[in-house]
Amino acid sequence: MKSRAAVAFEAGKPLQIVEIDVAPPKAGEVLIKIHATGVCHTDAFTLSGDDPEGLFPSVLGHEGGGVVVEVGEGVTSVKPGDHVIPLYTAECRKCKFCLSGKTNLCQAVRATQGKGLMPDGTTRFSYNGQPIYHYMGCSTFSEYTVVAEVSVAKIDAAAPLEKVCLLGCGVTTGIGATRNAARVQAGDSVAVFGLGGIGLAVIQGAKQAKAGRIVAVDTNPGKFELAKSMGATDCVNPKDHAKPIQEVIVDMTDGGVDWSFECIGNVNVMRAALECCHKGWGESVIIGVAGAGQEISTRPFQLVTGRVWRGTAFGGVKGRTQLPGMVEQAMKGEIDLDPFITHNLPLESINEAFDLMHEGKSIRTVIHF
Ligand code: NAD
Ligand code: DAO
Ligand code: ZN
Repeated sequence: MKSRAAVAFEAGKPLQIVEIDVAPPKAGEVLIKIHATGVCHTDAFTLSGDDPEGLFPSVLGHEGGGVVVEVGEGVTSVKPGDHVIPLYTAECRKCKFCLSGKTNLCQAVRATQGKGLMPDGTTRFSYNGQPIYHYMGCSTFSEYTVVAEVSVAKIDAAAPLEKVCLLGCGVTTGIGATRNAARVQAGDSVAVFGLGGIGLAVIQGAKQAKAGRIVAVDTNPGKFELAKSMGATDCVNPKDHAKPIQEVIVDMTDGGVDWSFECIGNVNVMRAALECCHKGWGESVIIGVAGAGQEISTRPFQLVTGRVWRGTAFGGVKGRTQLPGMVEQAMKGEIDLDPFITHNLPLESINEAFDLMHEGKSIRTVIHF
């Protein structure tokens, strides 16, 4: 079938809106009509050419919501008409990782997903007869997309897809990080570095956990008002201080925070986030994705003296099992998606969404098909 799509033909170039061909779902696959998708920093990272796994031409996008149109042979967990969120972190419930109970990093489709292909090693997308790669197992910047059954979370059909699409990445990642990677408890102190969609979701998760102090850090003071309205108790711009930001936070919080979260992808900030943690127990969670080949460093004594460094993908959330519950929480108002949606645009204007992100003017732009 034909599908309107925003195609990344080349690194560093704007997406092009074209009509691509989408082949029917094969065994174990699902064809989805995407109704809305968010645009995440990770899409911009891949489009920039800095992503070592980035492939071109491809259909980017991984924060979508849609409706199942057709299922391939053997698919049992969803049927046409079901409302779904595609998952960049699959959940097969059979692999060593899924069965471990220790991680959400299912490996069932990992190898082919990283190569921009479906599990059988081929692509369902083409343009003028030329193959186009998939992206993160989702490719939500297309009106129609094909994903593996293990990469589909079935959600309540009453949920507004143009809002709950944000649970496909940013909001789930941030809130999940506070619940799964960290276990923020009432009264805990938290520092959040980077106040984009991920950092603000961490703030929302920390507030839900009744954290005492939530220190929000960004070099763009334009982000502070929203951060405060979402629960930040203090906002700090590193540019306003002569001292390293970790020292500023240690001084502000009687020796450091219980938990910190790096939501930028900057290896220097990752170090600051670790070093602003309290001696003896403070833990720092890396969420941001750094550029290819970059490395983190600190003095090992930081760890010897009790600080812990960890990281998380998709907030540690198991998509098929846990995402439907988070959608229910959003429907009950326990997760508030509205503050994240700063802009709404049609597919044809998707490049504006990237501009707004780069200019620091948006948190999430939702693209409507
Ligand atoms: P974003 O670009 O919207 O937000 C980043 C924020 O960091 C901006 O407000 C920016 O002003 C701020 N910033 C930049 N440099 C800074 C510095 N030196 N000090 C303080 N603040 C600084 O991005 P986003 O969509 O919120 O994504 C954040 C990061 O999380 C990205 O690296 C993205 O790839 C990553 N990510 C990770 C996962 C995961 O599962 N681990 C999921 C989604 C996104
Ligand atoms: O190797 O098993 C694996 C999974 C690797 C991908 C995990 C995603 C990491 C975060 C990327 C940003 C998400 C938008
Ligand atoms: Zn698995």
